[in-house]
Amino acid sequence: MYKKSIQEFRKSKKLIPGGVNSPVRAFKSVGCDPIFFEKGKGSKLFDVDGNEYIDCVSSWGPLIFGHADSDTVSSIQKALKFGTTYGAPTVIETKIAEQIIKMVPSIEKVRMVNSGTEATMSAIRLARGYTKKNLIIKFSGNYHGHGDSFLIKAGSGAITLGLPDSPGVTKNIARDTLIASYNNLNSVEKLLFKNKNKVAAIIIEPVAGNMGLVLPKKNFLKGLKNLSKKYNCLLIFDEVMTGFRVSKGGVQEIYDVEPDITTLGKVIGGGLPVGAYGGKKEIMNYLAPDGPVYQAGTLSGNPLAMNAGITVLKKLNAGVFKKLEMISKKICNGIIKNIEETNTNAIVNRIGSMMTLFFTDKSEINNYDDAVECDVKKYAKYFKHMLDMGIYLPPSQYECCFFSLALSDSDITKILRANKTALQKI
Ligand code: KE4
Repeated sequence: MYKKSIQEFRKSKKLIPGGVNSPVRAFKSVGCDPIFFEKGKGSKLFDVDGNEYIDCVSSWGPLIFGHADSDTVSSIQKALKFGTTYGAPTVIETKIAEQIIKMVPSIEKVRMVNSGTEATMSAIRLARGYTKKNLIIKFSGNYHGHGDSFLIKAGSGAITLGLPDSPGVTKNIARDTLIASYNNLNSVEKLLFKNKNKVAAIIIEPVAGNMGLVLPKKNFLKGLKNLSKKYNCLLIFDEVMTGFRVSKGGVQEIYDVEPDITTLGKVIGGGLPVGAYGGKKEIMNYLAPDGPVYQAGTLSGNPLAMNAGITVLKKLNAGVFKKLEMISKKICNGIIKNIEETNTNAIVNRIGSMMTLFFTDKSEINNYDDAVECDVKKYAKYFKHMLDMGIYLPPSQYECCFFSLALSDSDITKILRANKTALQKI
């Protein structure tokens, strides 16, 4: 069933660290060899052994319209005819900036980069330069990419592999990152009070997706905004995963809380490498070449990714999110019904098309401590059963499903049928 993938993994491990270009792809925490895919179309993925899968990962978020979306592909093909990159300004960069600013009102100016990590790294450098303060507050279980300042109690691949604090991050860097507990405003205020006038910014995943999906409790985000004002530091929303995914305007639109800086990625590249960060003019103007805070990138704003990105963003209308909600709600409700009917100790957290099934005895998962008590071994068994039945899930309990608009009713029926069988088996 997976013969060629196993062979390919043997080869890649000799040439690429861990055989993969991003750790979570190695399937380490689900205890099996990774699948090598060779094509995707719509809601389907096809591996090198010819197996077909219904994709519930969407490349960790970018593919909101599914694989090889015709509009996205043709926009890239058209741009390709004019070359791949110029390393100089192009009109399409202005257009996508305009589009992002229109969709996310808290952003008055935006800088394009090439990954979510670049966006978050640059955002905290800007916050530190603008406020002339050094400390940042992040939350345990939140993942903001692999920038040194963030690999402290980090989520996603770091928590998946049991490496929330990475070697190579110096003590001097680590001491400038303070750790608060998600959904716990007191833990934030204590740090702010103790480090008065030293905190440049609070950075948060306003909906956390890297310890599995964890939602902010009522008034948590508003409370953070108030604390950032009270203690005169910036509030950064890391919407790399949630931006343009949970709604047109992201989490900040749903919860009506305006951050000072927003980081973006994934969906805005339509599957090509793109990140972005933006915010108030007064802050963004601190960036070179006008301001003193330096940040640069050879391929930032490259025309292929910009064309793909703007094509996707322009398609994101109310009808799209209504349809995505219907698809996601149907899957979620079906899974909850199966959990009940199979008497499984599990709960589901969902917002829009982002969802995590947690194997836990708890009735709620609200933070990192709750999440790390989940039964990751049970998740691994569940993952493998679903894979064998042709359903591709995130290979970690600490990640999210990302549903795409390409999922059909028959896909949903297959997902729910496989889910029930897998729950009965584990
Ligand atoms: P990238 O550098 O991987 O493009 O983005 C980093 C990042 C920043 N902020 C948030 C909230 C993120 O979720 C991410 C990356 N997301 C993970 C999936 N949970 C990427 C998957 C991977 O590491 O391969």
